[in-house]
Parts: sequence; structure tokens; C-alpha cells
Amino acid sequence: MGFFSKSIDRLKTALKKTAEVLNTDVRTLFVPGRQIDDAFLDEIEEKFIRADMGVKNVQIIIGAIRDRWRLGKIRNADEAKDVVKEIMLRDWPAEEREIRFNPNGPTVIMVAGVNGAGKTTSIAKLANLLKNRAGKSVMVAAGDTFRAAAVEQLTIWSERLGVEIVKHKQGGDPAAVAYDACEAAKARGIDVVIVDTAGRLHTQQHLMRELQKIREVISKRIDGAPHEVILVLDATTGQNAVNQAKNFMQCVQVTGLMLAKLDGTAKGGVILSIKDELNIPVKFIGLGETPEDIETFDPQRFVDALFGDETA
Ligand SMILES: Nc1nc2c(ncn2[C@@H]2O[C@H](COP(=O)(O)OP(=O)(O)OP(=O)(O)O)[C@@H](O)[C@H]2O)c(=O)[nH]1
Ligand SMILES: [Mg+2]
Repeated sequence: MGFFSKSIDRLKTALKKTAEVLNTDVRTLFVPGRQIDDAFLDEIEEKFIRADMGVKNVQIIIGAIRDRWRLGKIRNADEAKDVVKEIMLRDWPAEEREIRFNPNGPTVIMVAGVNGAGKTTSIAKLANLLKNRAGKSVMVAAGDTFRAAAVEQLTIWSERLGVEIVKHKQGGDPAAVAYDACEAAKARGIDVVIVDTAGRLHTQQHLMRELQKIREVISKRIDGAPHEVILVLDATTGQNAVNQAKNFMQCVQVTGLMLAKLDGTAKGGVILSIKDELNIPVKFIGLGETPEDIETFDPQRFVDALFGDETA
């Protein structure tokens, strides 16, 4: 199930900075008719590294172009671009990206990540996507009880989006909020509960234990819950986001990633490092600050947008 904006333009606009690094001067790099030579290969290598695609990925891509070029199978930049796209599109099993809905009651989605990664905004986006594009009834749970502003921020989103919210006073136990949300969702026949959590670092052991406790409480209220644990990563941090994810995944079971802030970065190539280094699918991408700025991740659209091409 994919949820995209109708046109690819929004995605293209959001990926502009990354695309610029990859293509700086599409006219001089992947210009139709340009012949492949060593300078061309050096140029794309440098640009792909700068876009944070990861050294290993870049070497695979450059190696493939070089091999085919030497064998005389490809000659020009256009053909090289096809090779780049072909390799970028490998190994993204679509079924892994499906949202795991609970067939027998509320689906619970827990959202976690470091401070400021974009969790709460991503929850607003997810709520919007599930309510307005998938037709689900949605409830959000204000599990970030750490800051007063956090509850308020989620309350404002819930009012704007017309979704229910379960919240306690600031300083309360986030696991208790999650408990109440699960019970309320069952009682009211809500389709999806999205649980916000406070930002934390993997080094803060007590906070990681808190996350585990929230998870346990949820798992006892609803069968198979949490059905998704979405780790929100800030794309602008590039390779650091990958390292963060590795650390987080050692503490909590993550089922999917939301790569936020792709619109604000030239490091969008990090999505390839993620595929390479983490065994967790990117399920959603964040493309701005409004609840509409979300797409389910579609590799073909992504790669086409990167190169300014139209998706067939
Ligand atoms: N440009 C852009 N900004 C984003 C995106 N997602 C979130 N932001 C912004 O990033 C900032 C932090 O977002 P929050 O959603 O509050 O992040 P958080 O992870 O909940 O933060 P804490 O709860 O403080 O840990 C806000 O200014 C958001 O508007 C995105 O996809 N694109
Ligand atoms: Mg937050």
C-alpha cells in the first residue's frame, strides 16, 4: 500500500538539495551523449560520496559502470545513469515496507528517536496519512511526559487533524499513558494508536528501559502490539543517523524507519547507506513540516526524483 502525493514534483522539490549534489550541473555530468571516461567516473564518485550514499555503495556503482564500460556494453552518460538507477533500486523488498496492521483490533505504532529527530511532527504526518489517505480512525498518545510543551504540541496537532488524544499531566508515567490509550482505543473501536515518546539517547539507560516498559505495557493490553516500532531518523545528520539507528536497535526492537527532514538536506543518499547497513526497512519519508509532507517510501519514485526523471 503506497501513499504518495499525486505528482512527483513535491518529492522532487524536497530532494532538490540531494539531487543538486548528485547532479550538480546535470548538463555536465549526466548529459546525454557525454562519453564515459575516467574523469566522468571520478566526478560521479566524488558526488555520490558527498550525498552520503556510503563508500561501499558508491564503489559498487562505480565498479559496475567501469566494468560495463570496459566491456564496451555502455559508452555514454545516459547509459551510466541507467546502471546507477538499476543498482540503487536493488534489494528493496516492497512487502517489508507494508505497515503491519492488526487484523483483530487496534494497531499500535510506537514512535521513538533521539531529541529533535522529528518524532512528534512525524506522528502528525502519520495520523494524517492514516486518517485522510487510508480512512482509519486514529488516536495519538502523549507519551512524551517529559516536557510540558511536548503534550501541548501533540494536542495542537490532534485538534488540527481531528484525531483523538490520550494525555496525562506532565511528569507522569509514559507507560501509564500508553496503557490508557490502548484501553481507550479498544473501548472506542479506534483503528490505530500512535504513541509519542520523549527524545532519548541510547546511552541514557534509564530512558531506554522506560521505552522497554512502555512496550511491555502495550504488549499486554493488545495482541501483537506494538505492531510497529518506528524509529525516526533526521536525514540532515547523514551517516550519524545510521550510527544512531544501530545504537537504538540494540536497545529496542525497531520494525521500521521514518526518515524525516529529507527536504532540508543534501544527504538524502543516506537512504542507501541505511539499506546497506541496517536490516530495517525505511517505511516513511518526511518532506517538510506540515502533516501532508509524508510519503510511504517508494524506491522507484525516490530514485527517479533524485535524477529529475518522471516515474512511468
Ligand atoms: N524541514 C523539515 N522539518 C521537519 C521535518 N520533520 C520535523 N521537522 C522539524 O524538526 C523540528 C523538530 O521536530 P519534532 O517533531 O518536534 O521533533 P521530536 O523528535 O518530537 O523532538 P523532541 O520531542 O524534542 O525530542 C521541528 O521544528 C519540526 O518542524 C521534516 O520532514 N522536514
Ligand atoms: Mg517530540
